[in-house]
Amino acid sequence: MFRKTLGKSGIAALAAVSVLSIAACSGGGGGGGEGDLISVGFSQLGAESGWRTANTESVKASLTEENGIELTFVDAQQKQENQIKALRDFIAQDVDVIAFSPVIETGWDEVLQEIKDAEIPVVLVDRTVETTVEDPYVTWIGADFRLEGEMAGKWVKENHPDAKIFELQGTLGSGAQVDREEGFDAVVGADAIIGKATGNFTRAEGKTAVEAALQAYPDMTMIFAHNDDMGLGAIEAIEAAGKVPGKDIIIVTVDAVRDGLQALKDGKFNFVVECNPVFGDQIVDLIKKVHAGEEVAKETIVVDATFDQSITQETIDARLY
Ligand code: GYE
Repeated sequence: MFRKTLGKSGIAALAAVSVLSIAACSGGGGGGGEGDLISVGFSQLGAESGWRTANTESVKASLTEENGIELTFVDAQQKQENQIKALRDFIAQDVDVIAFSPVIETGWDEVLQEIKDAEIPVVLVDRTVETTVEDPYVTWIGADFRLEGEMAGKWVKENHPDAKIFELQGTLGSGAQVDREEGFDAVVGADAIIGKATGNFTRAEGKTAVEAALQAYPDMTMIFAHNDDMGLGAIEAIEAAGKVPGKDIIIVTVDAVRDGLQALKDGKFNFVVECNPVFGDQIVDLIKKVHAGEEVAKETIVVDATFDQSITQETIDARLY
């Protein structure tokens, strides 16, 4: 059974490796005529959040003909069956490389085997898979979600050790949900968490989940939202209930998109862990190497920072996403 297996020290080492490889590989595309284009099928999982929109923009800005790529981009609208269909279409098209960001971790065995049988290399982007297929992808690039959860948990433990936390989960079964939750819960301890529900990484569903949670858990003092969008939905629900976000209910989120950081600066969020979606150039670099049969690292970790309310307006305005 193939599983995500990185230990913490492995992650730290790989992060260092990936930083080096970014610096070393920025030359990119250009060379060659039309005939040299690498055809790439990219299955994006959806457009559910500010993070996803920024990630899609970065992918489209980087996977261009000038950079040597002929891109077929398909948005699955957060539905696994749409992604599986897109992947099968890419096999039928006989693309050179398949890149995809799996909406959840499981359920890919059959289609990954079909891709393997067709001998098309896979570059896994952002989220992870769990599959029985051996060597299901050549390389994966994304963030260390578990570490993000741990960083959020650490801040909570240091600053609000008695918090009664409602955890607003991302899409259930997605790598981002599973690992952020594992990391966070391990640091704050199960007793600190009074309830959990999913908001599917969207603002609307985050708002609905928090409306229900305010009723169900009247003693809640904190929300840990697995992304900014759900945290922004939480702000709406909290204000509608006559409470003050950031004061009556502390809010901790992940992503650090501009709207999230603005909420932090405005005092409505209290702590934000970054998850950087802008890594299209690194994806191009990996695709080229994979296509050329060059050796690549099995994993490339996109490194994240954290922000608290001391953030300046200049930092927010300079933000790319
Ligand atoms: O945090 C969230 C998005 O997989 C890292 O998906 C990504 C997550 C991101 O919907 O906003």
